Parts: sequence; C-alpha cells; structure tokens
Amino acid sequence: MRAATDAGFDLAGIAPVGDSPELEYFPQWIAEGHAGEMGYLEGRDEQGRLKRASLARVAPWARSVVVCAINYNTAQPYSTQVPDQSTNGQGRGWISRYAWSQNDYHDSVMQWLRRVELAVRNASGASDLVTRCYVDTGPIVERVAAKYAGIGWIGKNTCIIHQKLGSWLFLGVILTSLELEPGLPAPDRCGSCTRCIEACPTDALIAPYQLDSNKCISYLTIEKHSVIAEELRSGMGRHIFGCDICQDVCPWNRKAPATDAKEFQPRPELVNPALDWLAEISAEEFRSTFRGSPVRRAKRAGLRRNAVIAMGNSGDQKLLPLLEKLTADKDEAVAESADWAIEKLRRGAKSA
Ligand code: B12
Ligand code: SF4
Ligand code: SF4
Repeated sequence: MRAATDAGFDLAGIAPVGDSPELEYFPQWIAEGHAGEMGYLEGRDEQGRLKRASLARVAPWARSVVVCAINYNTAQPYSTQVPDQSTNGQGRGWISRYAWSQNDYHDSVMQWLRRVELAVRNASGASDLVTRCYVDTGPIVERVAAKYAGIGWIGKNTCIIHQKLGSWLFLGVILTSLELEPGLPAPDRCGSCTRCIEACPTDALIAPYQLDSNKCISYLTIEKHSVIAEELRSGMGRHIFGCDICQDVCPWNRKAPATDAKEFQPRPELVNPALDWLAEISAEEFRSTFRGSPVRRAKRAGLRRNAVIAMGNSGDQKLLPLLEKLTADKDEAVAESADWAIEKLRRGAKSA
C-alpha cells in the first residue's frame, strides 16, 4: 500500500487469483452479444475458452493481483448539473469527465504502476519473480479484481465504488508470481437504490449489475465506428465522447473529493465544447487538439459523427445551415447523421 501511495495512487489492495461468482457471468455476457463490436474482449485460449474469464489458466504462474486505484474527479460540475442545451439552445456537447484532460489515463496510470512494480520487485528480492502491469488491456476483468482486493464494491451501474472517494476511479493491476495476503471484498452498499438504472437515457443497464454495451452511450460514442442505430440517437443527447450519467446520479458521488493531480485537470475548451467546432474540425486540428488525449480513440470521424447527432438533439435551429452543408460530407456516417439531425431539428421546431 505504501508503495502505491508513494507512486501517486489513492487506494491499493491485493486480490487472489481464482474464480469468483462474478466471473461466471462474463461468458454469458459475451454470448448474449453485450460486448457489441469490442472483439478484443472475446480473446480465447487454444481450447476456445475466454481468456478474461480465467486468469488462473492464462497466467498459471500468477499468485496475486495488486490492484491500484486513483481518483480522477475534478471540481467541474457533473453533466446532470449543467443545463441541457435543448433547453438553452447553445449547441454545446459533453465530453466525459475522464477524457477532458490532456493526458490519456492509460499512460499516466501505467507510469505509476511501473513504480509500484519496481517497489514490489525490490522488496521481494527474488530473481525469478514474474510481474505484468495492465491498464485495461490484460486478460482480466479489473472491477472484479478490485472488488476482491477491497478497493470498493461493484455498483448496480457496474462501476467500482469506494465509500469515501465515490466511483471516479481509474484502476490498474499488477499480476505477480508473489504469494501475497489478499484483502477482504468491500460490502455492497447500493441497498435498495436504483437511481443509475432509472437515469440511463438509453436503458443500457438492463438489470442491476448488467450493462448492454450496444445501448451504452459510452460504447456508442467511443467504441462503435459504424453507423449508430436511429432509435438510440435521441437518448445520446449532447454526449459526444463517453457518458457519466449513471455515476453523476449516484449518491456515493455526491461528496466525491476532487483530485489535484495535474494529469487529470480539464482543458477548459473540452468542458462543454461547441458542437459546430467539433463537427467541422480538420484532420490537423483534431491531431493537435487531442494529441495524447483519450478522445483519439473515437477518431476524427467518430467525434464528428457524434457532434452531428448532438446537434440534432440540441434544439438549436441556428445549426441548420451547417447541417445542410454536412449532408454533402465525404464521410458517409457524418452525412447520414446530418440528414437525421436536420429532420430532428425541424420536427422539434414544428412541435414547439
Ligand atoms: C469494455 C469496457 C467498457 C465497455 C463495457 C462496460 C462494462 N460495464 O462492461 C464500455 C465502452 C461501455 C465502457 C464504459 C465505461 N468505462 Co470501461 N472498461 C471496459 C474494460 C476494458 C473491460 C470491462 C469488461 O470486461 N466488461 C465485461 C463485463 C461483463 O464486466 P463488468 O461490467 O465489469 O461486469 C462485472 C460485474 O458487473 C459483475 N457482476 C457483479 N455483480 C453482479 C451481479 C449479477 C447478478 C450479475 C449478473 C453480474 C454481476 O459481472 C461482471 C464480470 O463478469 C475495463 C477495463 C478492464 N480490463 O476491466 C474498463 C473499465 C471498466 N472502464 C472504466 C471506465 C472509467 C468507464 C466509463 C466510466 C467511461 C466513460 N465515462 O464513458 C464508462 C462506464 C460505463 C459503465 N456504467 O460501466 C473503468 C472503471 C472504473 C470504475 N470505477 O469502475 C475501467 C476499470 C478502466 C480502468 N482501467 O479504470 N467500458
Ligand atoms: S454510461 Fe451512460 S449510457 Fe452507459 S450505462 Fe451509464 S448512463 Fe447508461
Ligand atoms: S446509483 Fe444507487 S444503485 Fe446505482 S450504483 Fe449508485 S448507489 Fe448503487
């Protein structure tokens, strides 16, 4: 724990390597198609078994998982506290809390993990010690490991929640061949609350603790590169990269403290950004604006498509001339979304 806080983490714990009731759900989640187009979650071993469902098979040398967590919350208001543009007509979009800083969390968290890894290696002194650091990409469902390391409980919104810090946490894990004393899982404190499930605009939380990515705005705006189904577009509202609604409404985030880590401080132009700017952003400006940022994952095409859909949801009639122009865009998803957005704005004007 000391090594983790010295490295910059807020929380750390040890999880055992082994099966758990939560992991039994993973193959079912994949089989039901809830991973959408995220093929990387479906990696299988030679026997055709899902790698992420059993760490013990994929990394037979591993004995413990060191799980580290860091608070990335900043003092900016939650998306649910900023009036929606459809009521103020300002044509603004929303980038989720984790992505408005300059740095990609994968890089920052990995840097800190490496420091913890070094400390573990130095402390063990064993020359044959094996360690592997992962942020997102390992054969591991990090939230399950975080639960068993005592970092927090898995909420009904599927996020790890810590009683004092809330859920604005990034996770990183170190697999190690060291036999370490595991922590105790944190008790579930969701109780009878169902706020996250009720607040999700696209009904992506299909049941407590179960998320269908195909409906989740985070997936749609970041991971889905093809056309977004029309019936989901209105629910996306002004979201253009990620979504925080099911965490914004969580009572455990009401008093979540803000971090002063410089890596997570937002860039002012990315908090509630102008949609017309992003819909027309050039390749060069996209590269320079989002250098080192997680937003690159959506690619310029995805971000422009998302901005155009948000324009359709904005109620802002002033955006119509730009949308007309975008119907002739070379990018098919942008042009098609612009047709939809015009239709939506015109319908809105008639019913107003
Ligand atoms: C794929 C992925 C996504 C996908 C799918 C999300 C999902 N819920 O699965 C999408 C793109 C939608 C996504 C969105 C987000 N993500 Co993401 N994502 C991942 C990734 C890479 C894999 C997750 C995974 O394996 N999902 C598979 C499903 C089955 O697992 P799960 O949802 O974690 O579900 C477990 C529990 O719900 C559990 N369970 C527990 N109790 C119960 C009870 C019952 C009855 C049942 C049936 C199941 C069940 O079963 C599951 C395990 O099998 C992880 C990193 C990692 N390697 O783990 C980051 C990760 C989970 N994401 C993270 C973040 C920050 C986000 C976003 C907040 C980003 C944003 N602002 O848009 C949102 C949050 C949306 C949400 N409510 O989950 C953080 C979460 C930190 C935290 N505090 O929990 C992680 C850990 C990344 C990191 N390194 O920090 N993400
Ligand atoms: S991130 Fe948004 S869309 Fe996804 S489950 Fe949460 S509220 Fe629903
Ligand atoms: S909103 Fe309520 S049900 Fe959802 S994760 Fe938070 S405490 Fe749990």
